[in-house]
Amino acid sequence: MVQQRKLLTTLLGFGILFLIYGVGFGQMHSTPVSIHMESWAPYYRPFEATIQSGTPIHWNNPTASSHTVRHDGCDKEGPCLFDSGAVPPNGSFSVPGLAPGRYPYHCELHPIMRGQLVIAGPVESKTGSAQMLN
Ligand SMILES: [Cu+2]
Repeated sequence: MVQQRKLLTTLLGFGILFLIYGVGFGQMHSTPVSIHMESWAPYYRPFEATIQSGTPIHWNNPTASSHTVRHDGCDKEGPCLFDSGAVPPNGSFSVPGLAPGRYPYHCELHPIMRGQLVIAGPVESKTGSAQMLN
């Protein structure tokens, strides 16, 4: 009985830790972020990635087809901030970091493939000075 309660308390503890860190890290990344290309919806996973300003972003292509990562600005009035060209199967493409803002992008070869980067500004502490992230 005491052991069962101990186990339950431990599981509950891990659950709370998961909620705090799992949800927190899921929404905001400060270490390099990987986005996976897929042959099915949502095609770019995560479809919408929220990333800290200045964080490098990598796209991996584990599919059997070539894909591109092209900022929508390249096809509209611009600016064109990134355009991978064809990324072959098992290839990858990286962007060193972007200023805060929203960056919708797509695959030039398969217009159905669409993704979006949401770049957040630097994290401010309560005293107003910049906070170190890793
Ligand atoms: Cu594609």
